[in-house]
Amino acid sequence: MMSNLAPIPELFISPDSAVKLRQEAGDLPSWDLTQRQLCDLELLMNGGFAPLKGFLSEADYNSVVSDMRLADGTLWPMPITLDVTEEFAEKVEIGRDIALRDAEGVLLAIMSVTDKWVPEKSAEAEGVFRTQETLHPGVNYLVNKAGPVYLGGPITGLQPPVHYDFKLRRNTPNELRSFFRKLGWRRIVAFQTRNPLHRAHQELTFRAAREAQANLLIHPVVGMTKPGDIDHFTRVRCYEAVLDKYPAATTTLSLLNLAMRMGGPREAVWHGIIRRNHGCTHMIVGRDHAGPGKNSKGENFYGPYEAQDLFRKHQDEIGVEMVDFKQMVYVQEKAQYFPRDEVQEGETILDISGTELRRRLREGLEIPEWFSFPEVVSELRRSKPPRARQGFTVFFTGLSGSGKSTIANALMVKLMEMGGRPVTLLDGDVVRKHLSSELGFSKEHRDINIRRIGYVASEITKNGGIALCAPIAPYAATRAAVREMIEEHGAFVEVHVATSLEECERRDRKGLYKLAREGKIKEFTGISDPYEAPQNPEIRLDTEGFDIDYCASQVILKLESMGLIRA
Ligand code: PPS
Repeated sequence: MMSNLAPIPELFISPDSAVKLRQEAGDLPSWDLTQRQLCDLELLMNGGFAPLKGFLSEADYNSVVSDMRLADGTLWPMPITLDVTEEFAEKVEIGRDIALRDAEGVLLAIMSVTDKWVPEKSAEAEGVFRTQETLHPGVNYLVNKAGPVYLGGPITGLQPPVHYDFKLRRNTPNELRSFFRKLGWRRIVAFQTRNPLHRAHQELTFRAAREAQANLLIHPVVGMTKPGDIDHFTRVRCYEAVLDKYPAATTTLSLLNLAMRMGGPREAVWHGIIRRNHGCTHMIVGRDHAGPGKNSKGENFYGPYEAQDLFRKHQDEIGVEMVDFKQMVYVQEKAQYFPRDEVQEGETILDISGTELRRRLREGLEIPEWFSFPEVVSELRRSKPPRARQGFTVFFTGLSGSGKSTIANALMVKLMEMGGRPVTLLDGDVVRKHLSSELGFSKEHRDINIRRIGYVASEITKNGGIALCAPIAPYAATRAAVREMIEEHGAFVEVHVATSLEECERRDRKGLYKLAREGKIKEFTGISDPYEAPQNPEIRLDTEGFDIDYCASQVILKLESMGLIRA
């Protein structure tokens, strides 16, 4: 198969017409695109999703969900839909235009609305992903994030979304086509990836290209990948390091601003169509391509070779030939990589699993050169230092007067004595003075207060510092929300200061319990307001009969056992 590298149609209009349309668009209902819609719109406009001319109509959508085809029979596996709120949908009339804008309000496209409908999301999940479990990231997005109403219709493109990062590595399908034409590349094999490349990947892509007698396009996704993946900034620096390892002029790297759905077999077919549009003739499809992880029974959602089977079946229509992904393994005796099926009996295969790699990165352990290139390892280490150098949050919760602030202060001093990371104490009283001075003690206000503390702590954690928080935080759900916010960036250590109400009241350091009993302070935690004790805190401190120093040392021991500080 040789590539026909003629330009493919885009949905953009001329700059002059765009200026005119922009002036006229002021009165149109205006939709601020979500991150996923921005990715979709970019590929619609630049021809990456050809032959689509806009967001799917209802007829196309139904046909894609049930038969993997547009209403006219063209193969198209993934619903590309404009999901909106009910409120916005009410403002939209069929036959009228709407303005599509980015988060800053820049007008990117006009859509002529031909269809508006309420999709049956469970049927979509079942049809496209073959499951309704929200453990599947594609289903989770559909059910929990996507709006309830879909709009369909053709797009008139005014300008592509703006990117400030890696500009020279981002290419439209036509830019890549013209690049291939210029270099005389006619057979091009694409490698789709959302992970950093290690030596086995480099070996297998190189071999795949050689076997297909093709040049290689490393085409990583930088739009939206699986939640929890390594950020694209780090990955792109890794890809650039690996690019140098291929023979000069055989291989190129280009970034694809695709929002993945993790749809396994259907997604593989979609990836193939997108690569055809980018001028490729071949694509490497591996085991469990675009796999969404495991379901609630701990099983994979799709069989390991389903993606390859579906791709192979539709290869002619896709217009891209599938190249089998050969698993490459390192043979110790030969100090070289070989396809697994060429390993001789008695030879030793060395391997490091993804989980083991993450453990070694987390704990700052050795990662051998046979496994990955030193430049890649150092990028990964830079972006995810071992736990003992990452930020974390210690979140004290307990009744007023339980000793939260005093223990947190003692802990702060101990951590500062150790040095290494900046420590910030977000004490209940201090926060209420500086961040939440307008708030009272209703449930609503307490929740706002705790979320603010959580936000500040998550920023501190993200930037490698230690945040110590010491509010009452009486509600479990709010504490759970804060935990989620922080665990995106580092560890969250919940400390329940479990001093009993009787003891707090007996101490009554600020005299507040007395006032609360007399009804002079309303909504007082433990007296006239609830306190939901944590069920599973990382540590529960019993303060009665123990001094502050001992309590703070208990927390230090816990931090050590979690690998957050070094003894
Ligand atoms: S919360 O529920 O987490 O938002 O509370 P927090 O920000 O930690 O504030 C608690 C401190 O405010 C004083 N105070 C009260 N606490 C509980 N209930 C009522 N109604 C109340 N009114 C004032 C009290 O001094 C708390 O300080 P600590 O340090 O916890 O004793």
